[in-house]
Amino acid sequence: HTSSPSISEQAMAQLADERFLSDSLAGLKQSPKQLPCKYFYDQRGSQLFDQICETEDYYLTRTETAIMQRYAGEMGKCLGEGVMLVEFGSGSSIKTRYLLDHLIDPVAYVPVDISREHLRASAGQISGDYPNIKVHPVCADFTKPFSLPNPKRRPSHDAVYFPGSTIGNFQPSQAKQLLASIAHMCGEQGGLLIGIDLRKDREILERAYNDDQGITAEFNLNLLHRMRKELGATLDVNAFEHHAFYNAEKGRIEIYLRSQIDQTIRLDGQTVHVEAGELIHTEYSHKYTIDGFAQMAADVGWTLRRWWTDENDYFAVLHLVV
Ligand code: AVI
Repeated sequence: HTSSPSISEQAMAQLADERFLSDSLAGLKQSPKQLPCKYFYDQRGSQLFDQICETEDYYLTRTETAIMQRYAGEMGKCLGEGVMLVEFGSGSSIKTRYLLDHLIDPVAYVPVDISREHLRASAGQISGDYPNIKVHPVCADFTKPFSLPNPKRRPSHDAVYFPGSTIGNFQPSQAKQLLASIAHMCGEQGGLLIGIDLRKDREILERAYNDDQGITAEFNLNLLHRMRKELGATLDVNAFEHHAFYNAEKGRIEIYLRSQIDQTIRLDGQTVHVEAGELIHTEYSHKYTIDGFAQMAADVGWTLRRWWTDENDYFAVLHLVV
């Protein structure tokens, strides 16, 4: 049985702040400028993301949810008996419920998320609603090594559930690395159930990242609000606008913050100049084909066993094994 290291929550929060600061400074000094999308998800950002998921324009969530609702029984059987299910980027764990309803004698459910408050709240709700499943939340950045809990009852194997097409927010080389580390983490009998957004018409894709209520714009701009509030940055947030388009050649949505004026950002005693019209890159959202994704996963040891899609082939959930 492992216990967590005795580092206070306050010290953890301070470390997280320092990383946010150093990553932001480093990103703004690059050319072109960039800010990492993982910092979207403070409490406000997580709430905005949940709102995006409910918009008509953002088809991803309801499409994936419908796939889960329809096929969770088959997925539960594929994952097998006595599994420890580890969810990457669990957020509000809404889709997970369909899966939890169909797991066969699971040993534990381990939601992993970077947003501490959000994780605590949703893990609490899950354990209330599923008294027979042991819930062990882990607050971690899943792109960095972290240790899994050691439940008293030994799982027959570990499986990672990675829904939401979050893998799409990584560059293919990083995505591959992440898939490799998941394979390593799960070990021999390991399984992976992963949601990916499929390539489709530009119009549908671009609408999903430019919703007409402007929530995606607010979500993107929240990164700058966070820099002001948490890092004491000086900048004119209102002069920035959301900019998102589909790069068909690369098969990805590209998201930027565009400054409409010349301005100087002050951060930690340093200054960064932003020209009028200049873009700060904040996120990529890669769209895959099932074959393309299976190939990338196969390169790092995964075999595609089964997949499920919706009737429009907008989204897919893939089951892979080591
Ligand atoms: C979390 N991730 C899968 C979302 C996406 O679609 O790439 C993040 C997002 N960015 C803008 N809207 C949603």
